Amino acid sequence: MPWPTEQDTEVFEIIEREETRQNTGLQLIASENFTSPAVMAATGSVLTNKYSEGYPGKRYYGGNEYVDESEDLARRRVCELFGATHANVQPHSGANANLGVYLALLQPGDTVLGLSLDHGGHLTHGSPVNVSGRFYNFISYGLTASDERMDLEQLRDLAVRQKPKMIVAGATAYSRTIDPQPIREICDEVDALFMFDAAHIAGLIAGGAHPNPVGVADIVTFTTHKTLRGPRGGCILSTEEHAAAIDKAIFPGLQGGPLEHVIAAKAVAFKEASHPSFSDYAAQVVSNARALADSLGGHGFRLVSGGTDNHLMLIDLRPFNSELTGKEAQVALDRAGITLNKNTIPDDPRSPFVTSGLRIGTPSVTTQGMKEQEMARIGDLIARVLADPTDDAILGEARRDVAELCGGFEPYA
Ligand code: DSN
Repeated sequence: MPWPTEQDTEVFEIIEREETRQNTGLQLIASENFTSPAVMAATGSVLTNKYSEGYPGKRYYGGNEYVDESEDLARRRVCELFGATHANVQPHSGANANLGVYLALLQPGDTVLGLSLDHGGHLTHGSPVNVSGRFYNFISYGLTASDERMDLEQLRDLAVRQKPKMIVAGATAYSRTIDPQPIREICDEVDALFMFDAAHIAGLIAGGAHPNPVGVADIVTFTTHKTLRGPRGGCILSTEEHAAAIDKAIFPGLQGGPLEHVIAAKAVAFKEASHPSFSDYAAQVVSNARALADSLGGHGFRLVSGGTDNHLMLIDLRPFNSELTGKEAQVALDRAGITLNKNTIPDDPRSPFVTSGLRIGTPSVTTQGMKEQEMARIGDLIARVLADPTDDAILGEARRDVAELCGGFEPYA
């Protein structure tokens, strides 16, 4: 073989160090998870070598008989998992899935309603720095000031006044159930398309821990690597009515050759998510989030909206320490082996680079097998670090306690 026989130690040592970081620290980023060895094996397979522009049975290059089988399997499995009639499993990411839907069903300049970024929405829901906000006339709806839940009254008022072509639901930093039914009713009233971005909660939906928007929304997009626990990538489910337009928008409209190794890994993840044990996993993710939220609330942190129904919580740091920013908290916790992200809270007076909040999620620690009692320990650790975020001795001691806690739950032992 023409390739070098000596191992590329430079790269593989970096990967080894990352594996150690994942094994020995607490991964609390709400959009991350640990994939199974089978998902990683498919991602690292010979399918990475194949070009297969087009769709099963209609490819531009030869040699796609096995790729066709694999992509068909992925499409079939995801349709069964969510009760959908059509799936496009080719989006390289959630952002591409969303953009593909816009390209398929909107014209530049069309009006769309989406949850504002600083109330928990996503960049691709109309942020002015994203292509969605530059090509389409996105108008933001938000949360109520009183209980920090989705403001359906405001959404309806905006919809009646603005007559949008589409309403986008879904969030990246919202800890409450999003019931698709009232949004469907608003869409019907103003004759708008309904797209539900289920990126964060796809695994909860698959496991029965969140209402399923499939069959209610016209289009459901999601990423496969968050609560769903698959490889990094995106997926679009739609009714037959929109299938051809969406397929055409993803290829040739937006992407070239699909990542067939990732699509095979998506198929593996869809099967894993259809296993009865995945429902237990989804329920435990939610119970763990509640337990962690209770623990943090007990330590004097304010939970945005007062708690959580899903896999994440948003913490307002100000009642705990009005001077402490999300940025400082993230850095101190990272030094203690607790990985999470700073996050704006609704109407945050600080910039998105500084923030007054933290977003914390339980998908990864739940995959590791941690339960409510470990969540209480994690809450104590976070509070201990943030009580004195610049004290090296406290950070060092917390780092040792984190490693000891993780020692019993290594994802890749
Ligand atoms: N980066 C993702 C998240 O953390 O929620 C959204 O794309």
